Amino acid sequence: HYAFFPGTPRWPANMLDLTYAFLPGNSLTDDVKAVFSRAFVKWSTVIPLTFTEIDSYSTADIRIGFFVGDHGDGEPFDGVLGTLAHAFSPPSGRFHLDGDENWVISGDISSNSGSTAIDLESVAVHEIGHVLGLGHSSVEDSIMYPTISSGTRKVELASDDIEGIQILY
Ligand code: TQI
Ligand code: ZN
Ligand code: ZN
Repeated sequence: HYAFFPGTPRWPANMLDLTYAFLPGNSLTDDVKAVFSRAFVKWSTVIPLTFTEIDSYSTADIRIGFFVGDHGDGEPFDGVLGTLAHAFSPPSGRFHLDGDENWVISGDISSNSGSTAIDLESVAVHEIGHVLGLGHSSVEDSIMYPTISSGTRKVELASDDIEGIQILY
């Protein structure tokens, strides 16, 4: 079953139109940005929140960046595999991904991506769940289940994810 963070933090009801921005200097391709856009849409179709990309990283509600190793928030990344990404509970909006991962954005990860390949969209949908206030679920099919096998892709919300997020919003 779905879970929330202690104290059930969520974005306040007067802040349901959220903005997001990418760390300047990551210079992400349009393909990569499109993966995040698709991941946000999965959630915005089931709750009354909207997600709009803006250029200003400093003022965005949700700040997305790729970092390697120790990046100053007390939760260093660890090279290939191990920790893939982390996000903080509302209303932090911090959403960090491990730049050392072998991120795959093709949408066809199962064919021949290699044993360390991680599907970016799968991780993005999971981390956005954390950004919105969901903890981990015990339901294996859910997006918020705490493990994923490398070389697999899981991007569709399960009914458990939808029930949980609709309680929050
Ligand atoms: N990163 C963990 C995660 O996001 C960070 C974490 C550990 C965490 N314990 C937590 C976050 C408790 C909130 C609450 O889950 S991770 C997956 C999955 C990770 C794991 O790198 O291990 C995904 C990131 F579910 F696939 F295993 C994204 Cl999708
Ligand atoms: Zn971080
Ligand atoms: Zn998680």
